[in-house]
Amino acid sequence: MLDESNIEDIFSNFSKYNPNSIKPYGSGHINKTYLAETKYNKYILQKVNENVFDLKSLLNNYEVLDNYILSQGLSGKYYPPYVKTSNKQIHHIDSQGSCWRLSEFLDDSTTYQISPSINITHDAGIAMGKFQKLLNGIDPEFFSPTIPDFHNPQRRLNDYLYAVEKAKSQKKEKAAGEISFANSNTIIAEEMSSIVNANHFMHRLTHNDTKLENILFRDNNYPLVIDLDTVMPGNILFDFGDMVRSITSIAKEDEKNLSKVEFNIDHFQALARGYFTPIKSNLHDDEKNNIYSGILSVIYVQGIRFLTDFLLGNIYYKTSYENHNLDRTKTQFKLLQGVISKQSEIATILDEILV
Ligand code: GN1
Ligand code: MG
Repeated sequence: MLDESNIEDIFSNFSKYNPNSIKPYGSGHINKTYLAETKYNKYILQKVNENVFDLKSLLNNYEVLDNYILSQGLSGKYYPPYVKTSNKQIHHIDSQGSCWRLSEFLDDSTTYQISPSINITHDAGIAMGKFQKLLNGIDPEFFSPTIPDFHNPQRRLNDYLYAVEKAKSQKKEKAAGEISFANSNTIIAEEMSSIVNANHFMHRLTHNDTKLENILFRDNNYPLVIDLDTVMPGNILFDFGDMVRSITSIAKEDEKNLSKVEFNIDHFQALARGYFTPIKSNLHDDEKNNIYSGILSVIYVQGIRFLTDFLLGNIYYKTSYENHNLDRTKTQFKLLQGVISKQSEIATILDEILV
């Protein structure tokens, strides 16, 4: 169901053709996404969730990145091109202050919730690794955080502890097992916070939302990266960690049958090879030495973010049923245990790839 009565007016800011249809599309958890079709073309229309992102930073970051891409003649090589407004802006702000953008829909493109093969996993790694290589050449000074402390593990832990304090007892009873697991593993977030504080990580621009679904695979062409809302200064360990989180479990993020959620070491190897090959010559020792802690932290933090949202009544992530965020929490914690059980194999693979 569309809940935007003026959506055709919105569309007209980007295109002179009337849309034949505009329908909800995709499975992102934060923004609203629509597929719009005119007589000639298909487009992705997105409404940015202004409760989540700092709009001023977001508008700035998109323009700076896109101007860089255009100035280098790289339009369409890393992400689908944006269709600009008549004022030549990527975003249109409507009369309610809401923020919209339009990009070309590529007919031969597919996204995956689960990696269908080792080859796709490897290609996903390469796509994100190449995107990171691009970002390595851009000065992060011109970008600002669209979500402050987005990947800060201590902040996420504090949010979770607050949610446990505030939650209704009925919610806490339902999540008793997950709360107990989260409470006995706070060390993961605490250690990662100390690592971040104690090291001099390279000051980089990173994607910050590198899940598999944010890669667009195409039939006979190289894959593209999408969802650039969190391209901002960050830490590469969280980007790689989020790829591991979303790819190596070979199960949906909300899979109810937990026996399907297993850390898969072959996919891990393919992913690590794909991701690090384009960028390994540019990695700092502080980055190379903390990859494993980064993986644990991203998966643990994603688990407690879902749990926090369950405890507070599903106010952040889109959900389809009451326990949706609790089911998502369970997959994260199951995957985390799988990763921990393969620590030494992970280390061997990373050593081989990073020499
Ligand atoms: C959200 O927007 P989407 O669906 O790509 C979230 C990520 C989480 C992810 C979990 C801004 O990403 O941080 O890792 O869900 N984005 C934001 O699937 O919170
Ligand atoms: Mg996103």
